[in-house]
Order: sequence, then structure tokens, then C-alpha cells
Amino acid sequence: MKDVSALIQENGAVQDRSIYWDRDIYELEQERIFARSWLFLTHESQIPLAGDFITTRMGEDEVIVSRHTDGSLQAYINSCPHRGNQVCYAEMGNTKSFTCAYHGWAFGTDGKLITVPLEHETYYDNIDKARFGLQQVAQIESYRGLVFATFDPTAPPLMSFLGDMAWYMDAFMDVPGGTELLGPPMKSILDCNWKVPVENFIGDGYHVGWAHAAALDAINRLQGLGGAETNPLMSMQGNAGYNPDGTGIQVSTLGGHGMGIIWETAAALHVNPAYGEWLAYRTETIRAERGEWAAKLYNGHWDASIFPNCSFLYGTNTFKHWQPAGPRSIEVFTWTLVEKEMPEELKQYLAMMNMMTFGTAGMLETDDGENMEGCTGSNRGWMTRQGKVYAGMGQVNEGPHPELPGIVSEGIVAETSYRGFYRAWADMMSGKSWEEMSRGASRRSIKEVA
Ligand code: UNU
Ligand code: FES
Ligand code: FE
Repeated sequence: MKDVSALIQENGAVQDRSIYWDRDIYELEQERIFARSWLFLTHESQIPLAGDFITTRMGEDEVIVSRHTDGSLQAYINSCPHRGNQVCYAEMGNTKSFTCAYHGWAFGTDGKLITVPLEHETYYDNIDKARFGLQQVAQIESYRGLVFATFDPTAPPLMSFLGDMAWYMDAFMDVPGGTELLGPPMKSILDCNWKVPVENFIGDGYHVGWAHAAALDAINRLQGLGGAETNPLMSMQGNAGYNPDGTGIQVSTLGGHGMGIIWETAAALHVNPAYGEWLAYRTETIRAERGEWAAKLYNGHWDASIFPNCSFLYGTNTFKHWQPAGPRSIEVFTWTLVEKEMPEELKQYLAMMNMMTFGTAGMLETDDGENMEGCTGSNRGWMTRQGKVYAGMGQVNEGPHPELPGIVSEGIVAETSYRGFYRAWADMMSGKSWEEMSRGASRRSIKEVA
């Protein structure tokens, strides 16, 4: 395998193409990134009652996530400790126990082994059932309803892992009544490396006007509006005459998370004015309780990624979990991000609009999907794969911000957050300790600045 420390160069701006293709690099990612990081599992609202469960993956490990009889959240590997069969084949449900189809071992909703068929007659009661529960995750926690777990007992608490990313996300997560993800998620497969969609959502403001030109035009027609004059996001369409100056910011926060925020455009991709009206109504409370920055962030359109493999578009209400399935394939789970207190019809409209834009066959998802598969598949060529790709945009106008945490670049068309993601990726791949990684130069909290 290539020298891991040489895969990312120039402070995150240069990537070796083998990271999108090679099996041995992918396997090292499983060990050093997916077995250590906090990974998104589900939303608490998907499993509100005792016995509720869903199945998902952490890296390539199949896991069951459940609400135990005592109300606690639990997550454990979906593989029987007897002979290794998959225990649960359902995607979601409610149960008292999980019974393995092979020999009938049964587990509680905390993963503990509760019954062994013919226990007395075959083991002569000489089996220590406490030894043979489903393998538990090391830690499980939630942040405002988003449930995460890690296999690493030494990983810092979830809120330290999210760091300043959570401070930013609070602008729309910390609203009266809170937020939720509408599920069950849409599920689809893309033939791309998992990092390609993560880098797209973390801050690729560059592709929006170009790759999505036709989709933006279609949405603009559905809106029946006048185009760029009435909808600032539409001015990006085709890039003609688009000047990114002052339109927003791109941010990289310590730990490899990041986002691009286009001011005043949260509702820009919507055809129903009800969403914009809701935002205006909510902004009053947010401004009064949390100040001008929170109100400004709340009204921006965000594309964002939470390290390592979770992304969202705030405003377009899509929330993505990119699950690695080999170096050149992912399974995509797509949720709809809404506020709990929104009227039911508004939530249903947002779920429908998410389907139309970023669902499996969504107008923008298909634009992105083709590019993501292309960015992966072209590395099939041995000679191609010896080369590198470049994310150097925005290095001249980024740095600390007087009021906001992280590294901030003016204008959303930048690659600041790409570089932050790849610096974090390189740190984890080289096996740095959590302590070493916490001493990054981008540590800068809003409290330090105030
Ligand atoms: O396609 C995207 N990632 C995007 C779309 C980002 C910002 C606005 C619209
Ligand atoms: Fe960006 Fe080709 S122009 S990948
Ligand atoms: Fe896109």
C-alpha cells in the first residue's frame, strides 16, 4: 500500500486518487475511521417506544439500534455470537426479543442473550449466557435527537467530537420543540467512493450553478417566479454573471466537519411559500432568544457534512447517511429534516419536496450521482490512478473570523471545508490519538471570541 502520510498533501488541498479506489486504503479506513469515530445511527423519533428498533450500518458492520424496556438507547452488532448468522433481517419494527433463525438463540432489546434452546439438555447448564450477548457499541449518545455511536471506548464525548459543528447546527436544531428526521429513510445505491458525496455536501458550492443548472431552471419554472431577481440562489444558474462575493461563507470546523451557507436562501428551492412563511415566523423567536447570528444562520441555505459520512442540506431539508459498501459503492439513506412543531401538512410537503430534489430519482440527486460515480470510476485506469486531484480554491481568503468559530472563507464557492475534511481524514488514517487531534489549529469557539 502507498505511504499513508503521503496521500493528502498541501494542507489538505491535494488528494492521491488511490483513496477513491484502493481496497487496502478502504480497509484501513474501516479500522482507523469507522471503528473509531462517532457514527450516525438514526433519529430518536424513529424508536420512541420500548421494543422499537431499526437496523443500519456502522462502517460495514450491521447493527441493531433499539429502545430497551428501561427506555435507554442501545446498539449492538447484528451477528449471532453462536455461529455468526445475521440475527435480525427487518429494517425496523417492535419486538420483545431477536431470535436467530439458525439455532434459535434469543436476545433481549439490550442485546443480552436470554434463551438458548435445549440449554439444559445439551450444555448441561454449563454455558455462561452473560458471555454471549450481541456485541455492544462502546458508547451511544444523542445530540438533539440525532443518535450516534462509536466502537471506540476512548473516543471523547459526542459533543466534543462534534465540537463547533454542533454550535453552528444549534442555529436550526435548537428551536422551540426541536427538530426531527422523518423516516423511514429512502434507500438507494450509488457506485461511488463514500468520500465523494461527503466532500460534495461539505462545501461544493462550485458545482451548484453548473451541474444543477437545468434542475434550478425547472424549480424556478415551478415557482413561477422571475428567476435571479426574486430568488438569489437562481443567480448561480449556469454561472453566467454569478459573483459569489458576499453571498455566504464556507466553514471548516475542527474534526473535519464543515459547511457552506448561502445567506437568505433557506427556502430558495421551494415551490410552496408555506416553508418561507414558517421560517419568517420562527425567526422572530430565534432573533429574540439567540441573537442576530443565530437568525442569520437559520435563514441561510446550508450544505454540510458531519465527519465522517453524514451530510445534510438545511433549507432543502435533506439528511444523508452515506454508508460505505466497498471502495466503489455506497448505500444512501435519505431522511427529511423538519421542525417538530411545523404543521403536519408542511412536514408532508417538505418530505415530498425532498423526494423531488434529493430522493433517489430527485432532480438534483441524479445530477450529483452521475458526477460522483464519474469521480470514482475514472480511477479504474491504472495510469489515471497514479495522479492526484486538487481542492485548492479559497486558500487566499480564509482564516479565523471575528465572531464565528472554525476556519471561515468568504463566499460559498471555496474548498476550505474540503481541506479541513481531508486534514481530519489524514490525521485519523495515520493513527493519531484523540488528544493529538484535539489540538488542531482550527479550534476557536464563539465563547473565546466573545
Ligand atoms: O447541491 C448542493 N449541494 C446544493 C444545492 C448546495 C447549495 C444549494 C443548492
Ligand atoms: Fe471539476 Fe471536472 S471540473 S471535476
Ligand atoms: Fe449537488
